Amino acid sequence: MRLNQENLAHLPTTVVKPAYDRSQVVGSIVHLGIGAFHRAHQAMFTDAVLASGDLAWGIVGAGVISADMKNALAPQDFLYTLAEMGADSEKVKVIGSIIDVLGGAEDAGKLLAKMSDVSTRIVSITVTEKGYYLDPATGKLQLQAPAIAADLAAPATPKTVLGLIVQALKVRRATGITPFTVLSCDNLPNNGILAKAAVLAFAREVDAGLATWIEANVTFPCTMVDRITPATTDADRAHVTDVIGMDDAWPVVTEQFVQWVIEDQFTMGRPDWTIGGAIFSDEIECWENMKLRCLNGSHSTLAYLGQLTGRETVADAMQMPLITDILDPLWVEIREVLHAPKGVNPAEYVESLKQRFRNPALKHRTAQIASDGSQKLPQRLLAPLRDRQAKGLASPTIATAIAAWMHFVVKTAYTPDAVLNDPLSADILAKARSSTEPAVLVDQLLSIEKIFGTDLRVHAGFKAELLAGFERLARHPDVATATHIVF
Ligand code: CS2
Repeated sequence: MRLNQENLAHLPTTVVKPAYDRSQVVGSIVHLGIGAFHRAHQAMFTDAVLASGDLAWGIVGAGVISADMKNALAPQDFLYTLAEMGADSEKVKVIGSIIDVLGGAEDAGKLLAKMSDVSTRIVSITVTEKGYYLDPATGKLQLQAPAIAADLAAPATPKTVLGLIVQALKVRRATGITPFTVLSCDNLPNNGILAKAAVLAFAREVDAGLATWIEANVTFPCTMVDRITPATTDADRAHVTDVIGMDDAWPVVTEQFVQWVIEDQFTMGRPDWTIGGAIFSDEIECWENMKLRCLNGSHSTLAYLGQLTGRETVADAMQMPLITDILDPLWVEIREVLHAPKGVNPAEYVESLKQRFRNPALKHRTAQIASDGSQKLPQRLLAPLRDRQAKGLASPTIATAIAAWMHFVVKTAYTPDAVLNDPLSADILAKARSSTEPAVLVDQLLSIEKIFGTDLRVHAGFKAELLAGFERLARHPDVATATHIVF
């Protein structure tokens, strides 16, 4: 039996399911990047709004790169299972807020038509850091990136998120339709401001007048999004089938914790996501920095150290004293330059992170988090580092975390058949192979401007900390670095 609208009646009573009339739900939110994270987060908050009786806010999802999600969810009327795993309890829901999914290049025309239509009031995005095509160090749009260049050459048939948004806004402007809100839900600091910068930079290349109109009329609220959601595995699929008594081609397994803080600036209204527990706030920057630095900064550190010590999951990595002995002082360094949101105690926040990372029910692979380091290091670790440097503070542990990334990329460079998942992999691997001498190697990697800018490589104090961290890790008996490096 397959999960679908008709079979909802056969679900066990322990499984929460949509009780609202899905045929009456209006598709007013278009979501670009319909992966596990969106389905564990925004789609669930929206499901709570629909369950409260406000049916004006359904989601039309789109896989920007592929049609995989459409193919998985269409046969099940776009329903899917959300399994929320605690250390010793599990809550299972079927989510009904996604009412259609468009997929990849084959539906690009349909997607553009939907985004241009007056029924669309919000376009939300989770396309990860690299989906914005911004230079990680400077925030400048990468006009030379092949996908961006292709969209600029044919702006009426866009394939990228930026191209789609700009073209849809162009049509709306031409036909007198109020522009939608662009709602970034990616892990970037000031994600709304960055999304706006990327959209405007792209629009300027297409039509300067359009760019000015977007600047004046479109809102890009910033948001802080948080829910640890590993990629779905076959074991997750089998587990969900057991629990719900029917097949679900693409369930989502996530943690029980969830947080969403949003700036309240919408052009055509918005759902009352507070019904699902979201918070509207004008302190987003503090929320985002706390989350990006304390959670994501330590997550990346755990991931690289886990990869170097053969720990496959975050929960396993949290069992290693070597790793927790680095995380504790890392959090101290981060917190010393943190502006926490009003009413939030950062020490308690960090304690709760430890519990979340230790959750044994979540098989969050360190390899997954270790991907795209070039896009993640700047906001997660280099930002608190620079804040400390501005105050004249040393940062030996942040430096060790960056050294862990360096060892990880060097090790990948020397492991036969290993692939470095990173948009800057060619650059990084070339530097990683450029020397076998620690000081030269560290210098070479630090010279990648797109990640480290130009300030860090001339900071003598930081370079000494980085080299010390690099050597310390290589000498530790539990850490397996590339054997080619000569100490
Ligand atoms: C992780 C995040 O993969 C990663 O880089 O650090 O996806 C993390 O799980 C989420 O931001 C948690 O909200």
